[in-house]
Amino acid sequence: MSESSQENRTIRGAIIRGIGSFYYVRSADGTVYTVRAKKKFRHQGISPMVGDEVDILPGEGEEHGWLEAILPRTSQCIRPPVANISLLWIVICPEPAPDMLLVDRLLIQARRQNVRCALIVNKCDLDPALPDRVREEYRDADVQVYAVSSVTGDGLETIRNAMHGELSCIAGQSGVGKSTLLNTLFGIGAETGEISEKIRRGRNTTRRAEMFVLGDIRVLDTAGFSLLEMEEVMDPVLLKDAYPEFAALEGQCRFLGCLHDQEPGCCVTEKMRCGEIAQQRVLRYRQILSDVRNTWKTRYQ
Ligand SMILES: Nc1nc2c(ncn2[C@@H]2O[C@H](COP(=O)(O)OP(=O)(O)OP(=O)(O)O)[C@@H](O)[C@H]2O)c(=O)[nH]1
Ligand SMILES: [Mg+2]
Ligand SMILES: [Zn+2]
Repeated sequence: MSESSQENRTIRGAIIRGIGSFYYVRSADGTVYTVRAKKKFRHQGISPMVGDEVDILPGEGEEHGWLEAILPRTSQCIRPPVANISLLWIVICPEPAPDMLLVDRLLIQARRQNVRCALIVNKCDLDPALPDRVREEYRDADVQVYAVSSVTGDGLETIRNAMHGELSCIAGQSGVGKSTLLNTLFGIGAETGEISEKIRRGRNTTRRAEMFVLGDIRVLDTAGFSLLEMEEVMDPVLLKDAYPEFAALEGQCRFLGCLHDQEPGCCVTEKMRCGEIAQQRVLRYRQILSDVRNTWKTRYQ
């Protein structure tokens, strides 16, 4: 077949799921095609991601087709590995206990990709006080906190409304109720799992990212995870830019270029001491700063 007749047969779509070397691509009319990625992507060091806009050449009959091209990405996350999302929903809940370091690392990643974020405090039926504690901690962090319960249905409508026109991604620890939330919202039948009684954690029921399309709502359910450190290799001086809390204080520290760590005369330290900015956010920032510094130092090794 000549190049030009091949081009005529290509179809544009989005990767909704990937399994091994196979990808499922949904075209605008809702048809789902199974394709494999050509070797050229591997040679170029590009790995197709769920959320990618792609051109494919469909297979004949039962045969799989081929992934021909990946369009430029508007955003690209490492964890969860998704492309082109416009809105990241970070889910926490009372049980399993929230890992706020994970939340902050996800916020940093999203902000560096210009992806908007929101926090969902799920399972509010178990602890109605948690949302306010979280709101207090994030009051100057420029992130909306939504309180919901998939059991009582509280707060779900607001979230659905905010999803219109977006490619959303639902992320967070295993067992916080990401898939349950999507099932309750859209009745899509995503697999869900019990929390282990013994380890009080989720069991990684969702194994890989999957996109669901419901009219103008596109949403990605993703596998739960934890993060031991920031995965992105970044210059430590850029980290503070991901903290809206610090923006208003910029230029008020004794030293130009203060990273608000242990420097004398740091106004972040001062504001934190008198309770004007949330202490926990600053302490976690310093912990993240320390691991960002370590990976930056060893980046060429
Ligand atoms: N009490 C209560 N339990 C909930 C709520 N939402 C989900 N659960 C329970 O939490 C458990 C885990 O839910 P999943 O939806 O599988 O969690 P997940 O975040 O998708 O987990 P992974 O796929 O492993 O990342 C299930 O037993 C749900 O029934 C809620 O609002 N309240
Ligand atoms: Mg799940
Ligand atoms: Zn400072």
